[in-house]
Amino acid sequence: MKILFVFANDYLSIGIPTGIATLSAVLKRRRHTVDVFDFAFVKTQSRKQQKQTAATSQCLPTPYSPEDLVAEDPVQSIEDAFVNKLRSFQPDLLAISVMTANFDNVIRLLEKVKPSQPVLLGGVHPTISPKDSLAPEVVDYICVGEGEEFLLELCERIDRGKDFLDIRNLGYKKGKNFKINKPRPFINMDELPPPDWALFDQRHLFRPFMGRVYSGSFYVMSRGCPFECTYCANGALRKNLKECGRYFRYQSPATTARHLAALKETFNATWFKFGDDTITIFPDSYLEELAELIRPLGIMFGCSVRPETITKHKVELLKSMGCVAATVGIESGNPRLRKEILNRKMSNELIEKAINLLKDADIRVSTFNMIGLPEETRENVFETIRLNKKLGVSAVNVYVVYPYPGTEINRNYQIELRDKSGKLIPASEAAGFELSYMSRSEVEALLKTFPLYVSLPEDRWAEVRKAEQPSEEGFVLRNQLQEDVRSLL
Ligand code: B12
Repeated sequence: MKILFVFANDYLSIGIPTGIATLSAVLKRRRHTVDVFDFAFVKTQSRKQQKQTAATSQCLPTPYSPEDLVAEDPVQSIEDAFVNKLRSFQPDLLAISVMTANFDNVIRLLEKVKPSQPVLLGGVHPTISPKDSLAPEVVDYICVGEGEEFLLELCERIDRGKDFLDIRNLGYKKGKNFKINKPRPFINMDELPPPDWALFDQRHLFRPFMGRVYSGSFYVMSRGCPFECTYCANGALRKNLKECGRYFRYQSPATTARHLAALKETFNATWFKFGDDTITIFPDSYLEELAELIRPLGIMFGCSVRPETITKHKVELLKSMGCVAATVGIESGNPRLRKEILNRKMSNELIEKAINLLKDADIRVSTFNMIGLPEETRENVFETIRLNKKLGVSAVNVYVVYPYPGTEINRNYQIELRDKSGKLIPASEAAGFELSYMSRSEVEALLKTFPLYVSLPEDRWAEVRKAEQPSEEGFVLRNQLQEDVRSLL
């Protein structure tokens, strides 16, 4: 049968989602016909109209940028592009992957276009918020949990004209109620084919690194995470999938090596971003075997690591198999907030030691940081800024904490994620939850200037302070300071 996946990510958000790519590979192996409607390359505004935002990235400029890749693309609305895709592909089923962040965009599109095909949602949001996902009239079915075996069974039953309402992982509407079927056990990841990158626009393979452009994308070899950070969706995923087996699961190094070799061969991919939550969580023996197997491929990769799982031996192994960049979760520079509010029990000294091990191996280090935490003050944000500064990291990623459904932060602070009109509050407005001791405008100002504080010497912080203002003057100042940061690179 013909399945149209929908991936509602942001315009020019580059990178192939492993979930859809894996599901597509599994469906094609059974001779189903698959296509994707992907928001990433639907140019809804000309370059001139695009909202100007002060750049805060600390990356070296590349010979060409994502904007250059789409320079010749026609400007069109998402609705028109979707209708055209429905007309040309004529799918039997719409299979839509949703995170909380893009759920409302998907629903809005479906409400406008009113497709005649059955609508099935899967991914993180339906798994952690099944009822919220089934509630809109335009949604017919959801998949709670892994999609591989579920989709194969669903498509086969539909093809044979059989009833499918009893299949595991399915959720559907039953009168005024919702029925969520029992989930199926987790799949054996070693039986998976390589992700189907051919399904996607090949501009998704644009991988800039240190001023050069490589070819590659995301790759994931594990699912789940054994830790319990209070802001992370993993806690809710683990709870809702507790009957499926051990939550943190992973494939063998041989499977990873086979897939990476195939992606290199077919797509000339030499730069991968491991999407695994923490690559250094694997035992030494696993990483040793992985290193043996992928070293001959001569690839480069970036990954995410958790400070307390980093050892000298693991760093050496990562380096030997091609690791050139690692992102470390600092989240907060204040140890009490980190421990009591985020449930990350590690000291600043440990973080420092871990980052130094990576830097000593010449691995480019960036960090994940959050602001707007419950009980956080402006001073606490500066502790995070100072810690990043002291560590001399190459780049910082900073987000305002968003109390995703099912997370401990959401439960502890009893947060309603939908406003009075029923609209899901977007992550860009997370400062509005006012969880911290700072005002919304202060959190928003710090979000915009955090990378500038980290990159510029303290004797220029008075200028950065001025650039915090939400006015046009603040915007111009931020851009000027950003230029100064670039000249320091
Ligand atoms: C790699 C990654 C990214 C990558 C790639 C995203 C992608 N879509 O692949 C990037 C960097 C782009 C990214 C961005 C963001 N991410 Co992210 N990301 C991840 C991460 C670490 C791994 C995802 C992955 O590849 N998993 C492996 C695949 C195989 O699993 P999967 O995608 O869940 O798919 C399976 C099932 O869900 C299901 N399924 C999925 N889609 C469908 C569709 C159908 C029809 C069916 C039947 C089944 C189905 O079947 C798949 C195979 O079994 C997860 C952590 C996690 N535990 O999931 C966070 C995670 C998904 N991200 C998260 C967040 C918050 C974000 C951002 C909002 C961060 C930010 N502040 O900008 C953005 C949003 C981007 C956007 N607008 O879409 C949260 C989502 C929370 C939530 N409630 O939605 C997670 C869970 C992290 C967390 N720990 O909380 N992310």
